[in-house]
Amino acid sequence: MEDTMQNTPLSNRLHIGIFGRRNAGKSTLINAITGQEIAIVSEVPGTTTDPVYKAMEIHDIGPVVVIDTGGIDDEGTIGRQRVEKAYKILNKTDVALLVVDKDAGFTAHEENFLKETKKRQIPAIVVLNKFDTGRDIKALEALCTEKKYSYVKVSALNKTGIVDLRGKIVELSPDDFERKMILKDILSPSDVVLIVAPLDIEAPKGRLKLPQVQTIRDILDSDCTAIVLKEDELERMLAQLTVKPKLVIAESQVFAKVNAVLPKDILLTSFSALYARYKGDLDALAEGALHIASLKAGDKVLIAEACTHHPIGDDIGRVVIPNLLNARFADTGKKLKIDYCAGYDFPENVSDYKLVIHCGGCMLNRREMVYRINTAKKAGVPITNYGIVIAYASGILGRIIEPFGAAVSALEREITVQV
Ligand SMILES: Nc1nc2c(ncn2[C@@H]2O[C@H](COP(=O)(O)OP(=O)(O)OP(=O)(O)O)[C@@H](O)[C@H]2O)c(=O)[nH]1
Ligand code: SF4
Ligand SMILES: [Mg+2]
Repeated sequence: MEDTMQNTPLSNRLHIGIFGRRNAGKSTLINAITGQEIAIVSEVPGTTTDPVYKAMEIHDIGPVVVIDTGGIDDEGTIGRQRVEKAYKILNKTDVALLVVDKDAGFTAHEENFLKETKKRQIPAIVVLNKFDTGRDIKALEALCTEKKYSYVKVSALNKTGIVDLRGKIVELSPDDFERKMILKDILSPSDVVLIVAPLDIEAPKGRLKLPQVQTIRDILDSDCTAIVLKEDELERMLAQLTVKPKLVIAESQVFAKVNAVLPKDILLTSFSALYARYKGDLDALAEGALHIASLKAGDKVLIAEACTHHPIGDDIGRVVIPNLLNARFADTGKKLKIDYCAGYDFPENVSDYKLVIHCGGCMLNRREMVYRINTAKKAGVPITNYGIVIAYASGILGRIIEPFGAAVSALEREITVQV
């Protein structure tokens, strides 16, 4: 259990968000749920400013991350920013806890919050807190019953009602909160999968990337064999193997090389395609790439990266993709207008853009990635991801999505652009 607690990436944990007005007892509740002094508690309203995360195990669910947030009723310029920050946490929340100080009751803040969770189909539990003070809460209970809100009565201070709350979380947590497999569904026992992992400047020091590690685990879980090799070893390995590999998975920077040496009858895909499926919607992201062909100079494109790292070398988001997109207008001297967003700052409105290009999203949980895809879909803006754009530009989008039988119509419309 210790091992799971430390090693399950945040992105694969059920995200439990704790929300509510200032002083409702949110921080006291995260401390009661986790059994640790994670967050600062005080009678001063507005004590929690930035979200606080704590990874833990919940029996019957497994690895979760509990997130304490600032008050949803904060005021003033900074206060409103904190409210926004708290609401942003909803983008990745699988189960929402709305803490209500039973003596302060329900206000428009609670009503609005529950409307929002309903709209986003996020299961919400109303936590009627400060139950120890003994005052009557019949009216509040009647309200919850009438409005069909799921609720529990707790005293975060005395840690009573926490077992009931955990039970409710187990009951309401979606069974499929994470897609359980990366590629298990397309493998049969004893299949051999080759992973081409270049050790270039972008490779993390002394370890493999998270998608590579998770994919290897999925291959082993499928009773298959994973062979990890660098791109220069691929031809030699193919010649040596006495069985035909079921699949070759390549990082996008070596697509051209791998595509050139890999016989056409061996399936090829990429981590970008695997993760588009695992975290989001492969059909939508593959289709999104086809819109590159209709971009015009001056069009606005949003490049969204989930991590805030310093760009290194020919950074894929800052250099490789912009160059690739602008190459089409090179002779006119004109360019696309490219905006960037990083971390959790994905805009709520993307309707100004002609295309959104997202990173692989390996550090995001599935709910957040799906939320971002849906934000683009609702605005009628196509969305794709880095690796899929590179596959498209290299003329192999069709090949990398073929293993999943995805987007056949998209395949037919595929047009190769000049890199
Ligand atoms: N009596 C009683 N007091 C509580 C309970 N839960 C929290 N409190 C008190 O309520 C006050 C606010 O608690 P916090 O946990 O800091 O509240 P919060 O919602 O995190 O507040 P902000 O971070 O300011 O948004 C503190 O004085 C707590 O001791 C409870 O169950 N019973
Ligand atoms: S979440 Fe995005 S930016 Fe972060 S490591 Fe994964 S692909 Fe890169
Ligand atoms: Mg707090």
